[in-house]
Amino acid sequence: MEKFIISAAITGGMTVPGQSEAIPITPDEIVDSAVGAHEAGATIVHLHVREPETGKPSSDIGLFREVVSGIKDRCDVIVQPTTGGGKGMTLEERAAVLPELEPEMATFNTGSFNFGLFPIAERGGDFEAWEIDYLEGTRDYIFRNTFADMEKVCAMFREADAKPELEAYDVGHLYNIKYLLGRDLLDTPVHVQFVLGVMGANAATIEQLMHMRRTATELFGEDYTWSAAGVGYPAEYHLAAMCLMLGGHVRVGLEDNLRVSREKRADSNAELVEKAVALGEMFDREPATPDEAREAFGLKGRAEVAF
Ligand code: KMH
Ligand code: ZN
Repeated sequence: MEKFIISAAITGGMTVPGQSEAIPITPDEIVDSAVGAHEAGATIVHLHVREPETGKPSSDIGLFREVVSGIKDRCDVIVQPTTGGGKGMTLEERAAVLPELEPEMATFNTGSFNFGLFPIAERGGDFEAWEIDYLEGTRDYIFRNTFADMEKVCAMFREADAKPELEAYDVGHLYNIKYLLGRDLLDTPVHVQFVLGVMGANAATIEQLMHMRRTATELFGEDYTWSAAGVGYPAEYHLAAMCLMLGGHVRVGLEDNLRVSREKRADSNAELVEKAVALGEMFDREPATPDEAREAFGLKGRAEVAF
């Protein structure tokens, strides 16, 4: 069976706790959720952190260190912190995980775009005042990743000997990756994740996934690996099914999607991972182990991280 890598996006940095009881907040909750996701089949856990008291997205490196160390102590899953962070964080605050933790992998955002979550506030819900402000504030928010930003972060990845997971939210971002490759700022083979369904970037449709995949192959040849993250339901699993059919890898998790079916909201990341594993079985694919993914991605290994 051809293996596939499942990445579990544990808590996120743009959603707010009022959206779902299931979103893990404290370091212990995030660690438990990540270990549970791995036990359900996740190869990689993608991590943000939050202020324990309020659940507000945070860039605090002490919280990151507590989370990544807690996970590493309990299992061999690949720990993948974000350099995307959340609204209002500077590039320095976002990218500090690289020099501080020297992870095997981290996310690398390959272009700027509007990141609109304000319709969530408009739809109403049981939100704290800060959560309404945070969501409403995205009406006037640009997720900034300029060429100068990306050049800086490329150097930080090289310095930390970490492999970037290149987050592409729109077709133009693939041309940014091509530019960075041309400047020899990224190592090949690249790993590209098509992140579709964010309001302000490309839509999570099968046609747009196919368009992104075709463009990536045009630009990078066959020498790249890829995955897709569908934001929302059923996008998360429609794209996962496409990845399974086309030989890609899969991302699921509460950062991107809060439903496990039309009728049921997810109780945990593990539940979302279990559905991805079951989907894989229907296409004769089984989850890769962390070490198989380390081999496939050429990662430096757990012993080389700084946590
Ligand atoms: N929040 C996701 C839509 C990152 O953390 O660097 C994109 C993401 C990127 O997870
Ligand atoms: Zn993220």
